[in-house]
Amino acid sequence: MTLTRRAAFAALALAAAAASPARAQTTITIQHPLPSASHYGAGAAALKESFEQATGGRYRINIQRNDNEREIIESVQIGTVECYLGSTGPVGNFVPAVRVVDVPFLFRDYAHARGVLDSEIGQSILQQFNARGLVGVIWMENGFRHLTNSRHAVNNPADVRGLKVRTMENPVHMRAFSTLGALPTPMAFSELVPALQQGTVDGQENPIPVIVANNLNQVQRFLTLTAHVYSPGLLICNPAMMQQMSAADRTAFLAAARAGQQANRDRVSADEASGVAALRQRGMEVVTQVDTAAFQAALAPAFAQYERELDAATLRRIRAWQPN
Ligand code: EAX
Repeated sequence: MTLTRRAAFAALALAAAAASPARAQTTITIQHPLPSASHYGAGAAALKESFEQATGGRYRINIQRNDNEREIIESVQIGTVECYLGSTGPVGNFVPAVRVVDVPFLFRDYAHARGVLDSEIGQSILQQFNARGLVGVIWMENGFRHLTNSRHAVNNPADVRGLKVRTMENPVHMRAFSTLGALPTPMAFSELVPALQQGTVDGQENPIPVIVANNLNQVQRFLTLTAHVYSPGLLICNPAMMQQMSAADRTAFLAAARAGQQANRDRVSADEASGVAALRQRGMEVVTQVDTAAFQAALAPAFAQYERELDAATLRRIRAWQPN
């Protein structure tokens, strides 16, 4: 191409750029506490792909890792971060109504948990975020939590007695472990691995996907499949962000959140199917036969307190829920 023709093309390109102002692009930051190769990462990536495509690039989703869930929620409340994707762990400290879904042995299985949270029972809890300066957009999923420790195999409730167990900053969970005679030690996820490495705590409890994604087998020898509590996830966003969207973009965002929920749940299901074998291969000793009735019986005093202190009617509705 001759110099004059190249110069002409360059002039045309500059003229075209000047004529059409660069399309404004809004960035939404979503923070979550796990590696990108995790069930939260899968959910965030699916939401990003769906929303960026639906808005033709007018929005960009920026996914960041921050392993302090309480800190992210505080940032979403003041608006320095637009959205949180994480567990209900510390959320009850911001929206007390959420605590009802953190009760041990409340959900029978994944189908029960997903069905209840997607039903009007779960939606009515999300509505209560609005009064707290947050938007509960959609339920996500962390998974059923199991107990790990570095001291000995846990075969029954008595084996939990005396263990220093890291819990989330969640009074409902802390009550359960103190009722079992453990020493619950609440801390943010960011502090967990150093605490396990230094022996500040003996154990912790988390879903298989979290244990696998963070290689907790490197600092924990024993795993017991207690499934003592289902850990819901949440997508929580800043109200101003939602209000500034057009109705069409808000509809697209909610559709993208549903795509994220599906990808998140699919990854939990996949990790549940393969995670225990993977952890055994990495050297963990796994107790699979757990006397759930014995753990439930040992927690009876805690259940009585939950009935008194939490929304007993919602607890009853959740337990009674059946798929239609
Ligand atoms: O949300 O803090 C925890 O144990 C959570 O399960 C983890 O951050 C994933």
